[in-house]
Amino acid sequence: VNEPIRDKGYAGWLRYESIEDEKVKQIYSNWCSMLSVTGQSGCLQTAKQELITGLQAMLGVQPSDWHDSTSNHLGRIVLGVAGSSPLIDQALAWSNHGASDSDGYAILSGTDEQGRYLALAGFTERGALYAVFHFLKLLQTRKELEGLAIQEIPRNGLRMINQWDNMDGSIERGYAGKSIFYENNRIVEDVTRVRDYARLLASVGMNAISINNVNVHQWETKLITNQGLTDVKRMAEVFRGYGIRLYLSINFASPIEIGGLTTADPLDLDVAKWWRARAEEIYSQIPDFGGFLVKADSEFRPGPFTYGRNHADGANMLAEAIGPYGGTVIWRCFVYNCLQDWRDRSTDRAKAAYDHFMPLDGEFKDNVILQIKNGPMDFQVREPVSPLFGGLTRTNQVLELQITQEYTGQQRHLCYLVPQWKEVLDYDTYALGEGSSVASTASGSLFKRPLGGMAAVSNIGNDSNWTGHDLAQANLFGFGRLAWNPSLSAEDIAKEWIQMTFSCDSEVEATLLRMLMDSRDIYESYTAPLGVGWMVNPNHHYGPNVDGYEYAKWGTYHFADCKGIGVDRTLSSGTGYSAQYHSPQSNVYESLDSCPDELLLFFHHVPYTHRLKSGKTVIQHIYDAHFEGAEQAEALLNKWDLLAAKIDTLRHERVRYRLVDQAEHAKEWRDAINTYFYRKSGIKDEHHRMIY
Ligand code: GCV
Repeated sequence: VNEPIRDKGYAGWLRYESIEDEKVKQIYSNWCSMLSVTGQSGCLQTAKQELITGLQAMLGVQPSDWHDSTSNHLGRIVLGVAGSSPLIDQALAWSNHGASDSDGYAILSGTDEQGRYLALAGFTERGALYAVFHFLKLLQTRKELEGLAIQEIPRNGLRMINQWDNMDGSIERGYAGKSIFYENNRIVEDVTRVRDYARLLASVGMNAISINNVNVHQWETKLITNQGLTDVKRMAEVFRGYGIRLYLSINFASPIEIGGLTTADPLDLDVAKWWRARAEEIYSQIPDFGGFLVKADSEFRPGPFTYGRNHADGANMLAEAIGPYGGTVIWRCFVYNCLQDWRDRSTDRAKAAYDHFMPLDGEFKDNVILQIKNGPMDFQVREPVSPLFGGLTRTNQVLELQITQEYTGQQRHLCYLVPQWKEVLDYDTYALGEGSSVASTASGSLFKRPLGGMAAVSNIGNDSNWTGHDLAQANLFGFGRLAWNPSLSAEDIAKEWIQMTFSCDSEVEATLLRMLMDSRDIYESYTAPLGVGWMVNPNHHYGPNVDGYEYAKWGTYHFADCKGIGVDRTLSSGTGYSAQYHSPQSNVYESLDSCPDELLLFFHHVPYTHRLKSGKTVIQHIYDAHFEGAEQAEALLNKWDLLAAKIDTLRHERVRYRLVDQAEHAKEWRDAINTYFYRKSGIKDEHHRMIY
């Protein structure tokens, strides 16, 4: 039972290692001798507890209670929400525009007539909790406490985690053990692990979670029954303590499956009434319930299409049921024909989401959010950005990312995903001219939408270090940081994470930073040349299989033959997908001359001898990338080995084991892909390396 606690990976980035340097410890202790907290309820108590835990662990002392009469010259921390004390209000005085209804906070330090003070001030209790976590981070990363004037407002209202956990304890696309939420078709009794997870999430500013898989099966459908809700309520309480609202994925056919009705038609009055009654019951048990996450008419899940209705009909009916209680419907746009005939070259899966949802722009209620995957296909290591961003202008939207590494090495390969997410967030949609980034459409700021944000599929399970690969924790951390502030750089996020999770040692930081920052390019180079994607084994999606999906029904093809490779998605001669973007992006992709190399095969079918902007031919690029990628994978292991003396044995060996595995597996990728294309093209490697 105590095993996870002995594992340094269990604490994640909240390790709060005791500060060894006595001088530093003394300086920090001088600021933190006393504590004053005004207010008792909810997150504020959590904030106080977290603060005491963190200080005790790092400084070895607990602050004593401070009262007005306490003698001065001792540093005091004042923790509270707007209106609770003059010092707190002074800390929050910088903002006068709407920050009071956000989760923002401030940290202010200085000296007044009563001595040194450190104000940890939230506009809300949740904000106060974030201020505490931020403050503890300052200590973890050895920052100066004198003259602090930190002001933070989250850029995204919704900062959400999606669990793909099933009640039998399995996790769809989970690579780190079993579910921490469910066992034997029940919600777990012991919530310790769930609470520790909530801490990790709150520490990076996340404020929402859906706790069951979007593919809602038989048992999970019953979570919204009266009986199911008694258990869900316990989960909601755990998350509430950390300022996180709980959502459920629902089955659109629930009225039939658990309601005794004969239809789930969203325009049927009895169906709407049934959902209203469910909503009433849910909110009577969980007054701050977040709402429903819905995967409908997608990959065999039921939805409004069965009744000849559209997605707005479905989403709006649910939105009416939970709207009166402040609930939100998050409706996924991952809708496409998964029974495609591979012989049919006119249907293009990449076009599907846009084709389904653009005609409905403006028809969704204000408490509906469309959740859009970053790319038009499905979380490949390289895809263009979904054209729904910048396309939809009158609809709330949320950007969906995948932290769990389904197509990016399944937490056996190292792949720090933050650089990929940054590319997506920074991408210019040109919806309102230059400067219309995805970050601004998703947050709602570009089109002044009432709701918006970011959501991501979690990568955790009950492994003692949460994520299997210890370095995959950086992706969970990084998602939270980016959801709070998409302008942060991938490097800065990585540095913070390394210092908090491993150490402030400069060699550890420099080496690990390079490993993380290079890892996505390395993974891409030996698995998915030039934006082609999908060359994986079907179903489990691990390991190379160039033709694994080539003659399948899923709409994911590369069309390689003896002359060339790639999917023609141009308007002039292909599927016309490129026209779903605003100009100039549509023109950039349409033309072979301007299409970026890394997306070439996503947009064009070209001969193997086509010359890239890099000067290489496509075939030579494929060979080079795979040879070099496999070498670089091996180099990751060598770099990690240099840190052996500076990282605890358990974590070092656990990562090492995975890096060995990755280096071997990268060779398999290299050889499978190079051989395939050598046999198809008959063109030799210019450098005469071994191709089988
Ligand atoms: C939850 C991909 C995955 C599925 C996943 C689906 C989705 O197809 O392979 O496991 O289902 O995406 O996002 O709904």
